[in-house]
Amino acid sequence: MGAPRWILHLDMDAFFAAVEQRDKPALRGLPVLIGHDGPRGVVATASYEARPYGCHSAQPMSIAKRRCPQAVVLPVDGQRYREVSQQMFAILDEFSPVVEPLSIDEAFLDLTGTQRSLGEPAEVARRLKDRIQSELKLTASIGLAPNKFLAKMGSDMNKPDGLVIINPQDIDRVLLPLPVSRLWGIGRVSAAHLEEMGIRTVGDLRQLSIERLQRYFGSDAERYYNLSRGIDERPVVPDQEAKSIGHEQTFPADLGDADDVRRVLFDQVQQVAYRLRKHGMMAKGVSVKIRFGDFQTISRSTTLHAATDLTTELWQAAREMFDRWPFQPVRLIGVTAERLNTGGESLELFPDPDRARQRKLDQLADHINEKFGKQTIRRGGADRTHGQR
Ligand code: TTP
Ligand code: MG
Repeated sequence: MGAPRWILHLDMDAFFAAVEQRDKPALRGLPVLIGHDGPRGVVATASYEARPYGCHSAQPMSIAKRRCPQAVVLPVDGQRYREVSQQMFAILDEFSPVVEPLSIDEAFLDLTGTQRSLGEPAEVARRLKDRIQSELKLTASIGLAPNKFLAKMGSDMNKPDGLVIINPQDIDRVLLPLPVSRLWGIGRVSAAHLEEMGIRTVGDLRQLSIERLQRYFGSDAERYYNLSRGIDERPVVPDQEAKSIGHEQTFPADLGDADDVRRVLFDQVQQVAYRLRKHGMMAKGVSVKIRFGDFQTISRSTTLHAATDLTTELWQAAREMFDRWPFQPVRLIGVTAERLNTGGESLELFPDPDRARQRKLDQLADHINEKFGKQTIRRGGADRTHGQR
């Protein structure tokens, strides 16, 4: 065992709804539902005022509205939330050199060994909450613990605006009384099975021998053996070391127009390309993931001639893959840059003037976006594909 680690997990509170309430003061204090307000609409999130009525993420909008008829319903403004998310990540980058993004509003930070430069982890966590409050006018919940599993649990324990610190000596007190369903990977079905055998809490689970765990969980036994003891050695993997960088989006209802889907895909390519450039990475592969209606999710990948971080080259690869699918209404689309390296291959012996021009355009866009708020500038390339299929 190495030196004790300090891992921080941060998760914004009612993220989409909080951004709307911040930007539209008339909505503050009111129940707000974010999502498509149609018969097939789904709730992306509910403000904390709407939650006591039983409204929550992933619920059909019709049910949420029945539970809370006075709620204000707003559509998802993805671009706006991504902008705020990028501002949030820019703050996080100042608080640790090792930041692992998990979703639009959530990240792990490794604070191990940053005491000398940044201060005590508990103090850093408080400062981080203050910064998010003063700079973004939003609240975040934080868990601070010796590992990822406990940190993530902590951030969820006192939402909204929570700060839960789990010291090594507190682990058993916090962990043992929790229902087994709180362990990552144990769903409702497994929890019901375990309950039939009298195993309700993490404490009950800890009593089981590794042999019995193997009978219940097969190859996952060791993970549960460890989790029930508060052990989780997974490292925080910063963006720079990510094997891939991707964006995906599920629509509340199928998107029936190929050009609309292409525009979303292009938007995602721009984000991915921006992140590649920010981290000095080049991608040798691109994959596109798609779900048509309720069918299974499928993906296609391609290998590029040369590793790239150019928006236009990534877009060309993604668009070609997308256009090879006979179009049907789309429920989910996503793009991932894969097989990343740190750009050694980018040294071009015979610089291509068109590539050089594209690189200048990308640099200009990144510069402007960074100076005036990320994604101020978007390129109009997606529209050029109109009618090309
Ligand atoms: P979450 O962090 O899961 O939820 P939240 O931030 O709204 O609320 P909490 O305070 O409990 O953290 O998700 C972040 C955002 O992602 C959320 O605001 C909306 C979006 N989202 C969806 O679009 N669909 C979903 O099913 C979920 C869970 C989230
Ligand atoms: Mg959240």
